[in-house]
Amino acid sequence: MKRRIGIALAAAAAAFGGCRVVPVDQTGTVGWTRGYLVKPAAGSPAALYLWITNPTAHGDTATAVRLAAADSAQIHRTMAMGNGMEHMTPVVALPIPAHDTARFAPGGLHVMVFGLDSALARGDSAQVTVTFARAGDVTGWAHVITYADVDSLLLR
Ligand SMILES: [Cu+2]
Repeated sequence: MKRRIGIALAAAAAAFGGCRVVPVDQTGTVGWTRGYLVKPAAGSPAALYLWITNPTAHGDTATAVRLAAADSAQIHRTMAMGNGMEHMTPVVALPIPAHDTARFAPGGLHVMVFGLDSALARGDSAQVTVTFARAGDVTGWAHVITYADVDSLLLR
């Protein structure tokens, strides 16, 4: 796969008269392919679920998340305690290996969002910035959904 991209780029460069060949690891950047922000009940933290992808040839690490419309946010992991109870722990550094995807989902990785602007409504987009050790700050968007949407959108 990697090799095929390299060949395709070389061919494209030749076709355009000796354009610079882009290294394979710059054909994609770290980011997320889907993002859902679940609007909370009044007074509760919100939950944000991202599918963070790393199409580059280098491992990276997500170290922080922030939202334009919230006071603070923190990556958490939910862990089953074995007695039917669940426990959340903060994740200060989340490794995203090369060519891999971290799929946040209910019952697992999520971003806990504190002080979310209550004016955000279902269907809105919320601006999200994830800080990576290697790629730096990456800013994108998450769709605002409600608990009623979780089954159809997140638990498929
Ligand atoms: Cu949490």
